[in-house]
Amino acid sequence: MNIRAIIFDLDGVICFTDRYHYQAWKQLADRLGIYFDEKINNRLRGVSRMDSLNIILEQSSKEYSEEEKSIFAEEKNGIYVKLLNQMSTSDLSDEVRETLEALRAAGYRMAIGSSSKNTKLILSRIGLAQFFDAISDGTNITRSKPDPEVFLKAAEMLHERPENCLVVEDAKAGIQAAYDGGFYSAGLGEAAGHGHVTWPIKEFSDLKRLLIS
Ligand code: B16
Ligand code: MG
Repeated sequence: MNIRAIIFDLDGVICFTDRYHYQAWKQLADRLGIYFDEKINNRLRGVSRMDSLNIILEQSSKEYSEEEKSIFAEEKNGIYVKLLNQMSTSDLSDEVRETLEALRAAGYRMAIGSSSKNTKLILSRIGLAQFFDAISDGTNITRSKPDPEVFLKAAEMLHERPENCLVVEDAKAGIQAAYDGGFYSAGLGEAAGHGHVTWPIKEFSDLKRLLIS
């Protein structure tokens, strides 16, 4: 095994924007009179904005046109971006910052592999705008996780092969994407329970134990 680079998922791994996604989707669902709870929200991890909306609309008896759906997705994103704009460097935990710094000092190259089109905004809010060697996100992919595209693009940007990269994920869809792309993976939370995860981990800082000898 020769891991030279690490590709991090963003939401649920580097920072906890999942609660802002929940608040924004909940506001939209309430306005439309559609049932939505934390359990449904869990199914949205790593899933693109439009695919997330389609999951939420499964609870509705109404059929919506593609035009209506893009208006709803825009509305949710407007609420979400307002919440993101309240984030600051204090939303980056000491654990994540120290672990990233230790991995960098150990010589690993690092990238982001996120489905979010708001990746750059989030990274700049939490003070990591300049930290990563590459950013592959919702703005450069055509297929969302569990498709491996976002990680394959990140590896390409780093000039590394998948078998030399570790993907760190919190979503089962992300572990599936890593597996299908030929990457090693470390899974946090529900991702730790995926049948194809290489290393289930409990905390982000476990990466030091795994990768630094
Ligand atoms: P946006 P990740 C994902 O981020 C989120 O987990 C998912 O809930 C969200 O729908 C998706 O990004 C798209 O986000 O609406 O900002 O483009 O986990 O892949 O970093
Ligand atoms: Mg995630």
